Amino acid sequence: MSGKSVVLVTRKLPNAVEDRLHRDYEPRLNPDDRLYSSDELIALSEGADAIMPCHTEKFSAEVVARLPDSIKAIANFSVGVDHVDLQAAAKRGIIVTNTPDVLSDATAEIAILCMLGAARRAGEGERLVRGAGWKDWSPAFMVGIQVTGKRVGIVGMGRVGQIVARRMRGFDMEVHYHNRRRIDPTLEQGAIFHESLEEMLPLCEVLSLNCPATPETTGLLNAARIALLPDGAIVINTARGALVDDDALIAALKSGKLHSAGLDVYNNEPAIDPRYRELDNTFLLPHVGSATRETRDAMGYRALDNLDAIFAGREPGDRVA
Ligand code: 8YV
Repeated sequence: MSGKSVVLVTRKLPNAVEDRLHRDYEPRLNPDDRLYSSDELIALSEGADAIMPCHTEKFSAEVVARLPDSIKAIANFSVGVDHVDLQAAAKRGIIVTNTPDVLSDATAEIAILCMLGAARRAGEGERLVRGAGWKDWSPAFMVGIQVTGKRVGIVGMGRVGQIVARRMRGFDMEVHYHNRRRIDPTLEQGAIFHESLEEMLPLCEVLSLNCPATPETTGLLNAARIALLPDGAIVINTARGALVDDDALIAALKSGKLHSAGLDVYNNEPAIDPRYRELDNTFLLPHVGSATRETRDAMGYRALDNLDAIFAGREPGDRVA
């Protein structure tokens, strides 16, 4: 017994983060980076003081109820916490934290990549060159849409949304946003607030989803709202798949109502709706919003800062339950 708190770490983390875990805690690591089942999660938590999971582990009310009494905290290696039933955790007195701020720049970069990839047909072009299918050039070849100077609507003007707005202004785009409430004008990056999503949608030549997945936002982008977008709009989603009604988005991509979609997140990842793969006008990434060396280290440190506070009897900086 080291006297150190025991932390179950569910996935392989950056070396520097695991080094700090070894220094300050008794970590139970997952060097093979295998996805644990709920039963395994519960069994491996036996005798541990805290869990450091990713969004890949689902803490439903049932799983939270079955966690051993020794678990005091779930310190997520993620900003999104839709994989944790926060009410169930609060009911058991389990503290839950996340990792905001440190992944906003990286995720905004991926939003821009999704926008450009979808607008300029980057996936299609890459497949063509890689598959030795590129045979000719003509003025009509691989023509996409220019985003410079276009109007973009951002749904969710939190940390990521604000950086996306700033980056898009770099493309001379006119930025609009919808949020539960107007944010401080000094943070708006010149974007125009719309209290009503329905009023904003007809303006959005590009629509970027940047809000968390909650019961209120689940299925937010449905057929009725897609119908309000201008014909030939581009949809990008770097937030959560749950925001999208897949049937509606796929129908609009097939019919030509939408020009294209750039997606980094999906319902039921990684077993995504296979119809997305069959469409040429989708630019698809495998949930890599925060996947930079800098950001993944910073996420680990941020989760550890939260654990350090909890075990020192202080309030953690990023408590969400
Ligand atoms: C992370 C994310 O990579 O932090 C989030 O909410 O969606 C991602 O960018 C992932 O969640 C790590 O657990």
